[in-house]
Amino acid sequence: MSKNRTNPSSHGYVPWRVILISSAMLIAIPAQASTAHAAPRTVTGDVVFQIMDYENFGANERCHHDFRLTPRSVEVNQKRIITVRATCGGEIRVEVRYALQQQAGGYIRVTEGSVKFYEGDSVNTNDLDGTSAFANIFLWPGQSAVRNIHVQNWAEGEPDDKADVRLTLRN
Ligand SMILES: [Ca+2]
Ligand SMILES: [Ca+2]
Ligand SMILES: [Ca+2]
Repeated sequence: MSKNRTNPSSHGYVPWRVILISSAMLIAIPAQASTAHAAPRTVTGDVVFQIMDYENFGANERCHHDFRLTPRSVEVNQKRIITVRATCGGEIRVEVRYALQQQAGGYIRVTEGSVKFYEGDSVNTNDLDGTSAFANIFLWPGQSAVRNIHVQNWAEGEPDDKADVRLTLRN
């Protein structure tokens, strides 16, 4: 193995075999770094709902719900769908839904976000009367983000059927 070894200074050039070894060492460094980034990230946060239920007779009903989100572990190449629901006045159900994805560098991207407003004969109704979308929230490790999303009964033109959702997420 050592019979081809030469002294670079005696010939005035660097033997190519030495250059190849150096290139291999450079390639190994980013490979180790990407393995470290594959660790799962944990996303926490909370969702606050302020909901109003319009009433034909008497005062409109108002509801306040504050949910602390269950911590979610998010792996690379795995999409986690989260749904949080709140109800009000026996007629309204509000559903917050979004996807969590971990991307390069350990940051979390929030996609496919929506807030859906159902209003009908009961809180289990499938009568969808309003939808608001949100997307592309980026959470770097150690950071949090807040979104305020408004939704109301647009389908039936009743602005006193409404919800304001405050979503806070932390990576
Ligand atoms: Ca009502
Ligand atoms: Ca009611
Ligand atoms: Ca309705």
